[in-house]
Amino acid sequence: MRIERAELREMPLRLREYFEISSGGKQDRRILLLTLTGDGMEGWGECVVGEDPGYSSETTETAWHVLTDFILPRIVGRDAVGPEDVLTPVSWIRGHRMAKACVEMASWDLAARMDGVSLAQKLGGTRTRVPVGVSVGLQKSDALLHEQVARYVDAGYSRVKIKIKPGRDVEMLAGLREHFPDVPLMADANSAYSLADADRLEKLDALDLMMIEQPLSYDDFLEHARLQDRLRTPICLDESIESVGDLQLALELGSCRIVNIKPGRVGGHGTSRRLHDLMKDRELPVWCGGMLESGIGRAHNVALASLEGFVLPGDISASRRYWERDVVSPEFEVEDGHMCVPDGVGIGVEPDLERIESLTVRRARFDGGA
Ligand code: OSB
Ligand code: MG
Repeated sequence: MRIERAELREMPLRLREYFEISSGGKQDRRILLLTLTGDGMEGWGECVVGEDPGYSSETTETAWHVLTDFILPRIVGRDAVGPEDVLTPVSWIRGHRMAKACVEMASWDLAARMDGVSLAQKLGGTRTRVPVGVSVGLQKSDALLHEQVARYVDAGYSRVKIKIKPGRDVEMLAGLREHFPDVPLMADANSAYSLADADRLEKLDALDLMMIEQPLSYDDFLEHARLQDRLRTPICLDESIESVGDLQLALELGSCRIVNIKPGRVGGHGTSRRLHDLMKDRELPVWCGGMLESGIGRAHNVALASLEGFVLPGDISASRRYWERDVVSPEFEVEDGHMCVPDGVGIGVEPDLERIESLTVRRARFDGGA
């Protein structure tokens, strides 16, 4: 495959609701969209990077910088065997996985279109619909939390994930469990604790949670293993797993029993599939995480989640859970706790180009020349 042109755009998009995690909150997203052109077709990708370096060390600005100054000029106008090979000319660049991932993922969409198949098919997905959950941010009060959870339970989500931090954890979740005795619940701390908090985290074992996501710091592999030894509840790693090597280390040490795979965090669909395979070989479950993406990023997540080993509900919620209006049609919907995997060619949903153009505040174009 030959990538003849690339266009990177920044598009502000306001979340319907303020979203807060242990490291901070946001309402306004700065979405980066990438279009790769080849053979008269367009592949779409979204960079999942956050506005601040609270979740990963990358930010919107570092991703823009690395994409426009280093990655895109080097991949445009070159031939690649396939999507897994597109980043070869920039394999010397350390880190910046989110910046790299959006190029790799747009290449997968482009490659699927060139083959005339859906992205899910191209990735080897087998499911036609995937179980989905919702992620609920930190709320100002328990009453507001209960209201939110009730709303999502009514909307039929397969499980509800609750953000926690010190001071908003055991008592808050115990109250919630009392109100919702049968709802599949899990908690995500986004690294807000240390091993010194193990006594407190042990109390979560009484609440029948599906898992506790990323309680400790991203590089606390050993500490997560020590904590997992003390907990009955499975630990799920998110921020810690950026590569196959990270997962091998985590499995060797016993740092987790579940992994949240976000293609944007690990450098793309290629590594996502390798992580999925590694977990499946050990009969351990994975699920697809989310980064408050627009419909473009969500389409990639749904396609990935159609692979066999994604047995747990993903953070892949309906378009309306995030946005007044999404930038793809049709918008993503949840029915009966599931989301349909688009079966059209490529990502299988249509980017609303006119709307995306009107929202664009920054743009960079790269041409392969003659
Ligand atoms: O830790 O999974 C996380 C959003 C931004 C950054 C990190 C996380 C999240 C979410 C939201 O939990 C998931 C979604 O997109 O619905
Ligand atoms: Mg998480």
